[in-house]
Amino acid sequence: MTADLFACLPKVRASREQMAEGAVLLRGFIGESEADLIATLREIVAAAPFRRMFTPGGHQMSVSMTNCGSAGWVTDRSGYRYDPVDPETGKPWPAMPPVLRELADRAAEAAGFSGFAPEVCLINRYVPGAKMSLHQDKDELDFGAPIVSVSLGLPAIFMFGGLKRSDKPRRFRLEHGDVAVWGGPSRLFYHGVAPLAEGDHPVMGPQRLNLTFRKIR
Ligand code: MD3
Ligand code: FE
Repeated sequence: MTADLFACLPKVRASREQMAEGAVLLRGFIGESEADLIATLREIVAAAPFRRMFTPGGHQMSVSMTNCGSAGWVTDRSGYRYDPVDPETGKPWPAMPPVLRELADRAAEAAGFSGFAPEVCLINRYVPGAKMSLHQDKDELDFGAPIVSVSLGLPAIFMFGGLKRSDKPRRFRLEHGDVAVWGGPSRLFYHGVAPLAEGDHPVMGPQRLNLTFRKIR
């Protein structure tokens, strides 16, 4: 038995930053759920592998995606939609595990949104060079509910604009363990991710995962 000389210090560094009205960045919020979270993601990806989808315009995305929950976000030549079935496997998406659901609920609560009940967790995988162009998330029916995002692995430069595409984006560095909540007026703000820089993360390797929890109905 080893005495914990640092028992009086918090195990994980966490902090809060207001990015805009309704948008809160909770740095280090994954805390001690890290190992459970990563093991659970492995199981999801084994059942519903990452794939690079096509936009309606016929371009293949640089980001690979999968989902868990009662529906998943998909895009193909026919458009964007939330689909209860994974078109690659023909089966329902893996259910949303409690460790994911509870993390999202705690983050929403901490940002002042009570009763968040996300049906969908979209999982994005970035390798160096992968990016996400400036866009709005508006395929959901209820813009009163926030979106909660969890970043794992390599750091990314997140670009956060405004309600108009032409609003100049501010840049935020999202790191392993950071959780952000986007609600209220910021829910429909344009946003994107700059091309991922090369790197090798000690826990996640040469990649970044981003989870977004969404209430879609
Ligand atoms: C701000 N994902 O999946 S997460 C997306 O890092 C997406 O993979 C990015 O944009 C990523 O749609 C950014 C942060 C995020 C997600 C949704 C938002 C920020 C948001 C919705 C409204 C405003
Ligand atoms: Fe988005």
